[in-house]
Amino acid sequence: MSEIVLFCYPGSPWGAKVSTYLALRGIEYSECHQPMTWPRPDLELLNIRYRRIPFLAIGRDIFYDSLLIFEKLETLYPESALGAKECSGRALEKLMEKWAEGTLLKSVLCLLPKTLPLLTDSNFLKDRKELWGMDFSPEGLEQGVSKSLVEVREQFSLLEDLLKDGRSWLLNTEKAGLIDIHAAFCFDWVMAGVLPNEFLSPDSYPNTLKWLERYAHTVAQAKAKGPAPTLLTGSEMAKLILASEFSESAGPVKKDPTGLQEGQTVALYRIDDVSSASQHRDVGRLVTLTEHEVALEIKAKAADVELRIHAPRWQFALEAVDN
Ligand SMILES: N[C@@H](CCC(=O)N[C@@H](CS)C(=O)NCC(=O)O)C(=O)O
Repeated sequence: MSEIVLFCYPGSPWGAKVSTYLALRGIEYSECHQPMTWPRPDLELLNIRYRRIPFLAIGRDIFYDSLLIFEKLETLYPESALGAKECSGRALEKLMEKWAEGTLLKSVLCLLPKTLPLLTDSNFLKDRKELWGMDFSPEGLEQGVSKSLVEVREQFSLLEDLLKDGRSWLLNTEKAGLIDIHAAFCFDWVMAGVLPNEFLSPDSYPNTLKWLERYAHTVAQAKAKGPAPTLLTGSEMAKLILASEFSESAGPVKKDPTGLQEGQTVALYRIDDVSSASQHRDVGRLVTLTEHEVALEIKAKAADVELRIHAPRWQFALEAVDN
């Protein structure tokens, strides 16, 4: 099995989502910590323009977006996978994943503790304004707090309904499943700074609050029990990845609504922020195109070595580029 390297930084909710999954699975991996803001010089070594965190290398294959990362890890390590076994559970799991990104995360952002030092760091504020078009200063976030609480209350009601029959985990599994990670990670990121709160009280949401406590406890236990990830510097990471094999074969390139063809030079970028379309485009040779995944071959900068970058089709655009 190829080495796994997670690109993340402490404090990233999405990075924590993936490290939580790896800890619950007991999968060994390394971490290469990146600055919280752009530029990220380590990525130059690989010739990667992708702006978001996390992404994961398995050998010379680089997977963008936790959505695809989980799909790959569930397939590569099928024994005691955390994903739902039945179709209806899997569908609910996917809906929960997208609900968390499209709805929950936006609701909880303004609940971040306003005393966090980075919220007064002018470099961070400028960077996030350019990426999201949003004001992350304590005053900017404060304006959204009441709306956030109204929304989180609604979301807690939905979770309370799911948990009302006394189950420990959302799909009534014995252990926390992937769906629990999807639904809990945003709340887990901010709740310590929010609770106790009269609008999110144990009287109104007893099962949801217990479930969140259970989640935090389970994750802390798993992280304490397993080996801590090895921390790699940028040059150690590049040396390791560039000397690895591909972890899977390329292809197929299926007939696709974009009309793109195998071997064509294409640009890949995210469509859910303000600056990726213009500033964070990866350009390479199209080698895989299916309903769920795209992969491009690019050449690393640190050595004459090809890498494959993979992304889900959700929230990413692809377009032909003239050679
Ligand atoms: N859908 C993406 C979302 C990733 C995301 O938005 N991550 C945040 C950090 S937690 C980010 O990249 N922010 C800008 C940055 O760190 O450069 C995933 O699941 O990986």
